Amino acid sequence: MSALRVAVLGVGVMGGYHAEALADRIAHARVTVVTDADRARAERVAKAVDARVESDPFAAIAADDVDAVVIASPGFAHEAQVLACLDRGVPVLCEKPLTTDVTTAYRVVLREAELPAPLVQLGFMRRFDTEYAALRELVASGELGAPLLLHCVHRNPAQSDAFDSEMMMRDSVVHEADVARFLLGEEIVAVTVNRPRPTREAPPGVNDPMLVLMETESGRLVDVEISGRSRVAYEVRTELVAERGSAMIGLDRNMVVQRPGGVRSERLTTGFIERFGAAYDAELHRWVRAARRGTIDGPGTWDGYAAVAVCEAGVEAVRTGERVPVRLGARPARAAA
Ligand code: ISE
Repeated sequence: MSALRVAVLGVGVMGGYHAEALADRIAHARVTVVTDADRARAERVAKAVDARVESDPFAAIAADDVDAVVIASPGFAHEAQVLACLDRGVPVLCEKPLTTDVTTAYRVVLREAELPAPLVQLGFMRRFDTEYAALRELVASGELGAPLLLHCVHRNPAQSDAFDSEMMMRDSVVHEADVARFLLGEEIVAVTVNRPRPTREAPPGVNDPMLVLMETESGRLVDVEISGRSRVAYEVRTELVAERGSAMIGLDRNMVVQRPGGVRSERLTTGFIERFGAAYDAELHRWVRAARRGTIDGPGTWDGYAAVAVCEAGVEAVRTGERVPVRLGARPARAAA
């Protein structure tokens, strides 16, 4: 079978990284079309990956030389672009969020459920990280007994001033919501947010850091320390506490160097591309393989919808200081596959 011809919609940090991976590292795929609101950026990436530029993303989705689509455009554009891909019946890898609110996200779930096979994979790359996958296997093996708690640390070193409390929830905590669902295998039913004294690094009115508490269906607790401006490094650690043991991932030691004077040093990763680069590539590899068969191999629209619902509750919890329930619509039969 010939290579999967991919359109990449939006070639900022994420889309640019995916385009380069598809062109250079992922077998059986090539980028044929790129789009971006910034024409010069689109031209630059297109040249690097030997693709053409299309100014209208919907023309790219409909193009004859496109078999599948990576959506890495801004979140507000996702709903219409995903629906256009579903109408045409082409497989999609959609960066989070699936859409920007629960109503539209659920609409996408229902629309996709009408199709014979799932077509939309969500870009929750951590599921493809070897450490998260190993932790999930450990949970599934039952060796540690039933999971009780999940402690998550998610620190960004230096987000911009635009990264306010709502963005911290929708852009960063969203990954912890997905990881919790992935590791524990159940839905999150409520979110509470504690807002400690903010760092002076944060703009006025931004709650940075925050402690987010999620409750699951069976009564497990997931706590998340989220920071946008730790000024240190990109740190993502997860510790699962179970009945007969605990397990931690994300120690991120890299090389440990000993120097004269008795100084030992380690270098932490500085950003999410460095930390999760291999996971992004594994995700793309699996998606390409599945897309060539007309389907997906990873988190789908239901996972995208559940994550949007948790984040929406989280945003309300930050605003009100209250415990906010997460209410999901019924899971359609096909989406339950
Ligand atoms: C960013 O958008 C991501 O998706 C990263 O994975 C996350 O760690 C970071 O906090 C977000 O800003």
